[in-house]
Amino acid sequence: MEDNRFDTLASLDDLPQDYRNTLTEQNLVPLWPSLSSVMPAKKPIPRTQPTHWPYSGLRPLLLQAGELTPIEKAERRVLVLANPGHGLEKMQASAAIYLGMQLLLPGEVAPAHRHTPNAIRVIVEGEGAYTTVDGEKCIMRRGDLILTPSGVWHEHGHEGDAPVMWLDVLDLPLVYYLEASYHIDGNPQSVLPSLGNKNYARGGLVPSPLFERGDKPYPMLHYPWADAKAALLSLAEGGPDLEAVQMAYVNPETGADTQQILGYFAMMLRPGQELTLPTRSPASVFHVIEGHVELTTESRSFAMAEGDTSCVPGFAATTLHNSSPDEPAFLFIADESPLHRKLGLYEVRP
Ligand code: GTQ
Repeated sequence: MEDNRFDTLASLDDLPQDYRNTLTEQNLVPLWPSLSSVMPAKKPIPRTQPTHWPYSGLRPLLLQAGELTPIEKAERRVLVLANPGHGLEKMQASAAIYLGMQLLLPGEVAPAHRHTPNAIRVIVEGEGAYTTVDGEKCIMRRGDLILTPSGVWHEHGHEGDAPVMWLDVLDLPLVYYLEASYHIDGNPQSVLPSLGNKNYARGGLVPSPLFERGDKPYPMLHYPWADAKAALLSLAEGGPDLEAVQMAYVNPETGADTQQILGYFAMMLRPGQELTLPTRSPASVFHVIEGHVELTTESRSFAMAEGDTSCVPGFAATTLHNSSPDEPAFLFIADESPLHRKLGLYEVRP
């Protein structure tokens, strides 16, 4: 049997022009010339290219956007981290992932809205800003993860005195592709006296008043970095033989992924550690919270500093290296694994 029969199929040029014109007039297309591009042999040919967005390049341009465009004229003042493999105008990091770096200046407000795409933010720089999600005022601190799930009201404000920047991760490309993306404008939310993540601050314990359990789909909205870092450090300490020191951000009521489409993780690389990741079908995003990480994938290598973000397509062999001999490095990771698992497409290659 041939290794790849699709490669030997007839091309469009093998068909007479008048035949092709008649097909076009009737909105018809021959499959065989395109079969090997829509179903390539053995693994996908991703549009997603390994891409690195250094914070040192992005930061001054985002601050410049703060001078050029008042918040009232921006609604959300964001520079989109666009993957050239998809075409920059598509505003995609990967097939399903959108990344944006957002700036809020002291005193500014990004008004309330809700939308069908799910969003999260990871705080990169600055103090004193907050996001109010579903009435819960989440004070942003560096490295914190804050969820703004599909359909949930959210607005941002800033009570500090220096610019605040954070990374937005949305499943916008997928929701847009599904023709399901829209937003609704809202009024400022009243802040509720909610205990929020404090209800779930201790692993293994969830609120259970009168023997009932909560049924909110998004019971925890704010995952402080201080807790994630402490959890990673204790995992590393308790498991010196553990190959990968990694935590998944989960819904504390169910243990499932925090959101339906994208998954979120925190990882620690020990001093000097080199870690080869499993080769998996979903695309992934890596963002350095602390330290330096060298990311190597498909013969590309990115020296990543704090605040840097990079993206790797699915099925790419990827290695992470913390070159510091004495400091751990910490990463935030977003991927498309919940989506792939739900669709029965999730694969790990040996
Ligand atoms: O902060 O609500 O990067 O609605 C893109 C769309 C951020 C937000 C983005 C959004 C937001």
